[in-house]
Parts: sequence; structure tokens; C-alpha cells
Amino acid sequence: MSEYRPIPLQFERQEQELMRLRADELLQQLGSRRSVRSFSSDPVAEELIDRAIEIASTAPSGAHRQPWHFVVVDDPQLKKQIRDAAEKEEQRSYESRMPEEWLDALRPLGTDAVKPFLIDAPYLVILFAETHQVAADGTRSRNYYVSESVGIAAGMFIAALHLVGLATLTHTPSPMGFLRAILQRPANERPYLIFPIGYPAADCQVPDLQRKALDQVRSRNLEGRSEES
Ligand code: IYR
Repeated sequence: MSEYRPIPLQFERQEQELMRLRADELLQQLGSRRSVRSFSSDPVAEELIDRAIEIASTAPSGAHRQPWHFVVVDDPQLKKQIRDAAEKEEQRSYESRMPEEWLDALRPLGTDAVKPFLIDAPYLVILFAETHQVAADGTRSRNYYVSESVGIAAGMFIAALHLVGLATLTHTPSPMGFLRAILQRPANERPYLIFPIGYPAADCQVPDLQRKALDQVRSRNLEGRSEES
């Protein structure tokens, strides 16, 4: 495999004050993001979805393999097939596969096996993780840190959609094998997440949840160290 040619990094230091302002502004903007489960069917410009995919695809990845693939679905028939298959799995999960502890944890969110957003949202983006690569001549090569890489790309996708002004949800029907079958994806692609994307319904409500404060998610040096390690 050939090596990448080193080139000078394009990086400009910013004024401290501007950096602080930007950080505060970003926290405020991204802090207002909520998972949306109730969508308007108002149309969305597909180029916005494409830009968000390009932004997600700037994510760092193991050995720069970029082991992700985004399928944009707006065909009503495909959306219906996906909804039907997802609800079938979800019904089994909610009825018998999820242990009581899991159901208890979900209860405050009020979710159930009915998933109208899979039809109402104008777009579904299905993110697949590429477990390995297959070259044109059929040779297979490994990918590295696949779930980390795809998880980072998913996070950047969510942030991009929100900053662009669109709503989404990380939907994870389980198991998700039906997505590969319905969308006829190759065997090296594993379904990772479904993102319904659109504008929130006019009457959309979200749970009044609070996020952990900085002190709860960050410690400095050995602060709060554990005896167990
Ligand atoms: N996948 C199911 C259940 C579900 C699980 C978790 I963990 C959530 O945070 C939310 C839902 C569903 O989509 O309903």
C-alpha cells in the first residue's frame, strides 16, 4: 500500500475571546438538540441531507478506512417495508425479549413498539458499518476500530443535522438484519443505526429530561479516583 504524501497542516489559531464565544454558542446550539419521535411530513431539501453525510464522512477512522455507508431512503414503499419489519421486531422485543430491568429503564421515555416516524419523516437515513472491504478484484481487507469510527461519524451526522436545522432520532430496532435484506446491501455491511430526518411535527412533545452537569461527567487528574483499579 502506498504512503500518503505529507502536506502542511491548514490550521489557524483564533483569538481567545472568539474561541470562548464560539464554545458558548456551540454549547447553546447543540444543547437545544432533542431526539424527535414525532415528525412533520413537510419536504426537506435532499442536498441538506447530502451535506450532513459529507460532514459525517469527515470523521476520523481506523487506518482511514472510513468504514461507513449511508443509504438515503425516501421511497414510500421502502419506508413502509422498513416500518413493518421494525415494528415486528420491536413488538417481540417489548413483549418478550427485553428484560424487566430494561423496560423499567425505558418507561420514563414512554417509547413503545409503534414507530409511525418511520413513515412520517420525509427521509430515513440508514447508516451501515463496513466490517471489511472488498476490492474490485474480490480481495478482502480488514477494517479497524469499526464501531468507534462509525459511532464518531454518527455523532458528527447528528450534530450537523441539528446545526443545519433538521430533527432526527437515533433509532435502533433490534435485531436490525432486515435492513440489509430490504435495502439489498452487500454482505460486508452491518446495519448500525436508522435516522428518521425531517422537521418536528407542529405538536411534537419531548420528555422534560435534564442533562448531567459538567461536574458529573468530568473529573480533573485523580479527582474522584476509585479504590477498585
Ligand atoms: N429500540 C427500541 C427500544 C429503545 C431502547 C433504548 I436503550 C432507548 O433509549 C429507546 C428505545 C425502540 O426504539 O423503541
